[in-house]
Amino acid sequence: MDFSDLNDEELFLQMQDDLYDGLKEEVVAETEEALKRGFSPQDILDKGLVAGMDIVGVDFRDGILFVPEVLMAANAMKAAMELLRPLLTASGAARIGTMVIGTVKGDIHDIGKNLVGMMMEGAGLEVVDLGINVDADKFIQAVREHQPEILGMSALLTTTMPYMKTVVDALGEEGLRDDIYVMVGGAPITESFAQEVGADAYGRDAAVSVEIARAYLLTRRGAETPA
Ligand code: B1M
Repeated sequence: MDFSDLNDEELFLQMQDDLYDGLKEEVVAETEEALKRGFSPQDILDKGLVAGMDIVGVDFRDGILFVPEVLMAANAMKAAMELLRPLLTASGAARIGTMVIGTVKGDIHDIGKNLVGMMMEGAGLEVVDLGINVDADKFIQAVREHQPEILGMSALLTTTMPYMKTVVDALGEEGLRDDIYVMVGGAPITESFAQEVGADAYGRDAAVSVEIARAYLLTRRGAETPA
């Protein structure tokens, strides 16, 4: 595929179009081309992949696109994200903490959760990804096993977001709540919802979530350092 005729703006528009059409090979090739032109992974996500997926979301909502087409778009996006993964997860920094993350029970959306996981790794966190459709028992088991400082939950559906409270309550019942920082995120989640379910923080997007996690870990480390 030759993109030499396209200027940068046209390249990103083409990437959005091809993502919309679920053209995996094309989206991967355009991502490679954007990397070759020196764009950062964050630029490629913002201007191409996430921007394209936003359009898919609108047309899905309006009944113009259906599940099979959205699935193809999601697969194209995931393939491109695999190219970005080594760049997003590369971290020169020493490990600053551990995070367990998963998409809550009943929900199979994982693109945003994967992105958050990759960027957390890039920021120096060890990330234990429990995948999708994760129930409270599995979260609790992972917290016991990995003893993370942070637990992250993702939900993309208004029907699954209340499950975050089930998990927070289960942590409390198991005596694990006090020592863990619970972060929640996903398209329908808001700051006030995060407070309602008893989470410690709401991550609007992956970059903001990383900032919040780093700030928390630094404060926690400071608090743990003997005077
Ligand atoms: Co779904 N879907 N979907 N879908 N889907 C939405 C969420 C929807 C808003 C579309 C729409 O109507 N406009 C709608 C939900 C409506 C609602 O609940 N009010 C919807 C629906 C209805 C459904 C089904 C019910 C459709 C059906 O079967 N009839 C079904 C449900 C399946 C299930 O989960 N049980 C379904 C299925 C699917 C696909 C399988 C086809 C596919 C998912 C593929 C996959 O993930 N592997 C899919 C997709 C792709 C979407 C949209 C189009 C895109 C989601 C996405 O990947 N965005 C979505 C529309 C939308 O969200 N506008 C939609 C890109 C991603 C980078 O963004 O996930 O928001 P996002 O993540 C961001 C932030 O939210 C945040 O950071 C990320 C990066 O910046 N973040 C976190 C996310 N998680 C975080 C966790 C954190 C912190 C931050 O923890 C610390």
